[in-house]
Amino acid sequence: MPELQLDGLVGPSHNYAGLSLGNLAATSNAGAVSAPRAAALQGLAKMRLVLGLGVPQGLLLPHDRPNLGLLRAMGFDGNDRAVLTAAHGEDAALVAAAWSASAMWTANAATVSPAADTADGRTHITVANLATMPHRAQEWPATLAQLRLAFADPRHFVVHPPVPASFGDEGAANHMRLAPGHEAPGLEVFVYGENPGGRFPARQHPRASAAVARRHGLRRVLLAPQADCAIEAGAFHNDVVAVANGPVLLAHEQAFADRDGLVARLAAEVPGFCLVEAPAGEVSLEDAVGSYLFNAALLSVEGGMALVLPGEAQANPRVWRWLQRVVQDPANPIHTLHVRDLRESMRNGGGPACLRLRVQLSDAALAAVDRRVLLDEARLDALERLVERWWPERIAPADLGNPDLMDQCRAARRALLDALGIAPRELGEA
Ligand code: SUG
Repeated sequence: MPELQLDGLVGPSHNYAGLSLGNLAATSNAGAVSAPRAAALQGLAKMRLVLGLGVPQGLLLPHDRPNLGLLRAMGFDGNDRAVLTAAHGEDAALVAAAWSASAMWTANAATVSPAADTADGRTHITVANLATMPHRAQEWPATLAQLRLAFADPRHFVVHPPVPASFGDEGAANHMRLAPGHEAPGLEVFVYGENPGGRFPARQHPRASAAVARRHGLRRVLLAPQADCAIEAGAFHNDVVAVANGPVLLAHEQAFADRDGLVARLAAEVPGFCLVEAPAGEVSLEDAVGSYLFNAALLSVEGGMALVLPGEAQANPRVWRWLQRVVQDPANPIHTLHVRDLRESMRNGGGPACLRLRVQLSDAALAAVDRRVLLDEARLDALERLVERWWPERIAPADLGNPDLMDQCRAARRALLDALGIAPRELGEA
């Protein structure tokens, strides 16, 4: 059974605004000059790698930014240029949120339960409300529209609106599925945060996780709390410290509040369960968060599994040494490490796993996905040329008040929609 990877194409407005408290990379790079063109090309190179590994690869589109609708709802009026200029003069932080390209991290787009796990035998998808961070809470309507376009066939798919915003939901970044293989019924693990009195917010509310599991009609579910120390160390999503694929859980020893209880349940309930764990004495939480080693894309490929890692994981000697041991150990199926430069996304706290939403599908369901979101080599070539032509080379914080940049970003996105043959009205846009 194939597992479609839907990566977010990095949008033309990618910038470093330091909007995410608890995301150490994002807050420490606040105010830096970004390189949207390079960022999108880095993402496309990763998609090309995954496609080359024999894994189906698609994309989700950047959202329309800056989000003038948000600024108008906040009381700014006049024509678009006037709205941007006035808002920037008064509340630059609000304007930065309106420009955010954070929809690129599609692990936060939705939670996906494959047909093998659900009561009605269809793939269920709940779009994430992303309610905890204002710059991310604006994403779900455009994401919902795209998911409804991509997964329109009701014989195979059910796309749900978000759970109520009173309960923060950050989608697949806090969701792991363990099963002997993609096609077998699995145990879905929803990881939530608590962190009472901590410096950093927990973003995934357990009620949101339970609601998603209920809506999807899941038969086998486990709710597991994240370790508060992981959140405090900068693991704002569980996928910063753990990743699962098939029967394999690759995780940091301190990722979960009740590590022993979780491991015991998985060992009892998942046939062939295989734990690949980094001991804190060898790889600290700080190493894990700084290198994003667990934010690897763990993929089923010919002969076993491969990890797609960011360059930062290779640059940390303790992390790299541990990874070498993992691939040499015949007790787990991970046999290859692929390292890619994703520096632009990484500097906002987004590694290889953040950039992709996984959708496990039967061949028939894959054939029912809207072809326009699927990639092949020729389409990747065309997208690279398009990005080189239209995406801004650099964005500095002061540029966010510049209406010309707004025009450029809108033109870039229009060119992308044209190239893919998607009309704005299909996404509910004027
Ligand atoms: O929500 N960064 C994102 C990174 C999301 C990573 N996703 C996963 N771990 N799955 C976030 O914190 C930073 C944007 C800024 O500050 O400009 C940002 O939104």
